[in-house]
Amino acid sequence: MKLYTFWRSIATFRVRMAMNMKGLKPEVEFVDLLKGHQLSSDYSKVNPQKLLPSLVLDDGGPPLFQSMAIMEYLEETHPQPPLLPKDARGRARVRGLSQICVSDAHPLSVPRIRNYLTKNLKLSEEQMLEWVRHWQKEALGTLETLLSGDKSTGRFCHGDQITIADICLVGQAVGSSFFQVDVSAYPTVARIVEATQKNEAIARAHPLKQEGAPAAVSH
Ligand SMILES: N[C@@H](CCC(=O)N[C@@H](CS)C(=O)NCC(=O)O)C(=O)O
Repeated sequence: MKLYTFWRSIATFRVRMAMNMKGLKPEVEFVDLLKGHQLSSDYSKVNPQKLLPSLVLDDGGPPLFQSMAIMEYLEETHPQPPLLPKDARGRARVRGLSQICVSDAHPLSVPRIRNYLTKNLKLSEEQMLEWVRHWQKEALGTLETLLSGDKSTGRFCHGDQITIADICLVGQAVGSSFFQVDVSAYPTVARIVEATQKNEAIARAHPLKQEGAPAAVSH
């Protein structure tokens, strides 16, 4: 398998965590998002949406796209350790928590949106950051309410096993921290993120541990 990746990509971080959990070691190819290499004609042939991640399978067919779809594919083809609960209600909860991060919060902070706000709509850097932080805090607040108010929450988002919801929550928290959003203001979220990051496979996938990453990120 070949994963198109970049240290800063939170969506790719999610896939990296899932692959590490399942003991999969893909070949990697770097696409520098900060230099706009996702927009190159070469990469748009791999992923017409011009986004990371993309995962090329060993069967040589068209690459997989969208981190949730890729994680679900990995879960179906490499079921151990399971990253989804066995029961339908549990799976719906895990997917719901995941989608708050993946579908609602994260898309509002990605380079193409930030660039559109500053370049096309002429927002200042500060206004753009205010936008990103607002939506990250909205998501974190909702996640805090859902996690703290449900007895299905355990050591992790759903019981005591790491699921795709924890992967998405860690991505959400790390992404928010890149914009100086204080995740400790959401105590259940912060507790679960800390517990999940104690897992070696999760910790190894951290953006700042990837090739080309800086020591810290200001936004
Ligand atoms: N919903 C997509 C999001 C993909 C996405 O937005 N990826 C970002 C990096 S995390 C990207 O490639 N952005 C490039 C850009 O916005 O130009 C997924 O979960 O895979």
